[in-house]
Formats: sequence, C-alpha cells, structure tokens
Amino acid sequence: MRTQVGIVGAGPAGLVLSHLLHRRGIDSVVLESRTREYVQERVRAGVLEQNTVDLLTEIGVGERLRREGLVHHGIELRFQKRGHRIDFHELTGGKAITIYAQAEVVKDLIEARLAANGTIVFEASDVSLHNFDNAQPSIRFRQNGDAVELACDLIAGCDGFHGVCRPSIPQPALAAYERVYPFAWLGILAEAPPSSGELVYSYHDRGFALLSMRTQQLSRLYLQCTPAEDIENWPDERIWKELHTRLAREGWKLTEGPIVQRSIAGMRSFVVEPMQYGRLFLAGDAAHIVPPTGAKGLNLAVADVCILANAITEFYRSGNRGLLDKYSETCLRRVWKVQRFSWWMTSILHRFDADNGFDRRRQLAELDYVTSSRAAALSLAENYVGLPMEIPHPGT
Ligand code: RFL
Ligand code: PHB
Repeated sequence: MRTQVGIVGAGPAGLVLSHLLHRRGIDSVVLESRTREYVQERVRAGVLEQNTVDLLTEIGVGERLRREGLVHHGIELRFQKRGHRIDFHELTGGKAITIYAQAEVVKDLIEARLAANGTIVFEASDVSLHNFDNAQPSIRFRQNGDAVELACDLIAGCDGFHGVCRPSIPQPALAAYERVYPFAWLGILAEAPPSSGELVYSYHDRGFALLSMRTQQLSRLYLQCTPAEDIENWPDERIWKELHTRLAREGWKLTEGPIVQRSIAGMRSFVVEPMQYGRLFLAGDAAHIVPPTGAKGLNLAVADVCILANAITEFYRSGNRGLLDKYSETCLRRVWKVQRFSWWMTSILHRFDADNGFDRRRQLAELDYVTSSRAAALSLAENYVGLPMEIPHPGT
C-alpha cells in the first residue's frame, strides 16, 4: 500500500487532517485500532470554539452541526449559591461557543471521508512506525490478521495520549512536561432536559461540579471526585444528591432523569516537545493533554492539524520543508497558552485537599474578581471562545 500521508488514529485530529488534505489534493490513509462503532459512540467533549465550528463548516462537515448544535453566548460561574454570567457575546464582540458532541463530529467526519472515497482502516492492529527519520517512512499493521505495509512520505501521529506514535520517537529526542492533578471527574449523561440554558461551572466546599448538555433532552454533568474512586460506589441517588448540593443556587432547581452513561476520567496537563521527529508529526492528544475544565482538548487537536495541513500543503506545492520544520514551534505557542488557561480554570474551581483556609479564600476572591472586573472577565472569555488561529505563511 502507498499513500502520501499515513495518519494513525481516527479521532478528531486524524479525521480533520485527512479531510483537509483531501480538499487540497493530497492523499492519505487513516489507520484506527478500534471499530467504527466504537469511535462514533465514545462519550467525550462537547464544546466547540468558533474556530473549530468555522473550520468544520469550511471543510463541508458543518451542516448537521449548524442544525443541531446549541449556540451559547456565555457561561455561568456559580459560587456561594449565586450565579454570575460571563457574557462572551458582549465581551468578545459577538463570539460564541457551540455545544455539539465530539462523537457527532467524528460521525460527520467519517461519513465525509468515506463519501469522498477516503480510506480509513478500522481495527488496524499491531501498528508500528518505521524509517521515519529518513525519506521513505512506512507503517506496518495487521488487517484481518494479514500483515500490511503502508509506504508514505510523512506520518501524522494522531493516536491520542495512549497511542504508539509518541513512544516510537527515541526518548532522548523528547522532553515531557507534566502535572497530574489530585482529583478526577465523574461524568454522567442523563435523559433530562438541561436545567440551565448555559453551562454552569460551580465552585463548592465539597468540590467542583459542572452542568453541561448534549441536546435539549440530554444533560451532561460532572462531579470532582478522587482519582481512585470506584464508580460502583456511586449509585444514582448519591450522584444526584451530590449534584444538588454542589450546584445549589437560590431559586433554581436541578432536573433529574435516568442516567444512561457514567465514567470517571483522571486529569492531567501534559506537553511533549518537540511535537515532531524526522518525518513524524504528532498532533492532538498524542502531543498534549489538558484538564477538561477549559473545554479545550478537541479544539486544540483541530488547531494542530490546521497548522500541519498547511505545512504539508506547502511541502507538496513547493518542495519546501520550511513550514514543516517549524510545525512544532508554531503549535507550541498556542499549546502553552491553552495549557495555561486550562490549568488556571482548574485551579480556581476545584477543591485541592492540600489547600487550607487561606487558599479557599483566595479562590473565592479570584472568582469574585473574575465576575466583577471587566478586564478579568474578558480574559476568561477570549480564551474560552478560542484565541485567534495563527497559521504561518511560507517565508515567515
Ligand atoms: P483521540 O480522540 O483520543 O483519538 C485518537 C484515536 O487514535 C486511536 N488509536 C490508535 N489507532 C491506531 N493504532 C494505535 N496504536 C492507536 N492508539 C490509539 C484511538 O482509538 C482514537 O480513535 O485524540 P485526538 O484526535 O487528538 O482528539 C483529542 C480529543 O479527543 C480530546 O482532547 C477531547 O476529548 C478532550 N475533552 C474535551 N475537549 C474539548 O475541546 N472540549 C470539551 O468539552 C472536552 N471535554 C474531554 C472532555 C475529554 C474527556 N475525557 C474523557 C478525557 C471531557 C472528558 C471527560
Ligand atoms: C462537556 O460538555 O462534556 C464539557 C463541557 C465543558 C467542559 C468540559 C466538558 O469544560
């Protein structure tokens, strides 16, 4: 098998990259270890920045998103039983976010790739990368038990945090920067109309809680818990009781409904530098992880592949490697700003067990400041709706 760009992973990063390249006349093959059903049902992110919505629309997968996505012009920060709205629309000159599940984004992208005769190999096992430090890289894998070799010019490692691409790079060539948080999120999907028109981020003595949604009939809710928490210890009544307590607000009520999905996810901040080695380029969660508090993971993955697609296009157009050589440097400027924002949102909203009374008063002062100072609210808003995309031009 031969292609121009071999892409490992059919998450948002790999699929958006493949479709962007296709639209620029560049051929790619996507290798995915899971089944199509699995990647289409995985419950993950839900918040899309305007940049992401614009890009999905531009590449022709924005139609259902436009019809079914919920456009939100602000979020609520809740603490001490009071709600404070951060008005994105007013603060950022009309920007918004869109609530549309990652699984739906993935469905739309797979459909578009297949409709354009794109190749996605699902259930590709034993994926391994070869010769990516010279001109003729290849990816070996098994398909239905048969060994296959895919020869390509470039490899995009879009296989998430636990993938094979990052560990394939010789360790001395990489530096990893990491922070693991002493808590996790217990997330549920509940068949209940969202109890609020906008997302609610709640700070509470018992720990953080988040009210989000997927549709007008489906709520997505999260509770801060310990990383070692056993989900078996969280029967429905306990989850609802904790949500009622942590989300309490004068004159407001949380609507309950049957819980149809539940899971616990650990939280970390992680960046590997550089995000490239020879002809291998890492994008999305394969290169970095953010805690979900800023709703940035998917959006950052999409930003990486925009930069990568642009550099690859230039490489094929002019034979010039300049933008490819700068890929990591270009991405990391945005990555670190998003890391900072996600860390900051996490640090002001969660309960840290090592904190004392001083720290908790400091957190409340920070929330009071963010919700009463226009400058502080604007800083939150411009990061939440998404920093501008900086796509370099050849020669810059
Ligand atoms: P993905 O989505 O993990 O896709 C990687 C793909 O690679 C496949 N794979 C392999 N394929 C072949 N060979 C191998 N050896 C392979 N190993 C792995 C995997 O099966 C998978 O299909 O990475 P990508 O594309 O970089 O996308 C990143 C996002 O998925 C992630 O950052 C977000 O989900 C993070 N995130 C959120 N991001 C947002 O922007 N907004 C949010 O509101 C938001 N909420 C969240 C989140 C992540 C969460 N969890 C579960 C970690 C909420 C949660 C709870
Ligand atoms: C979600 O809807 O899954 C969601 C929303 C906001 C976040 C994280 C996750 O910060």
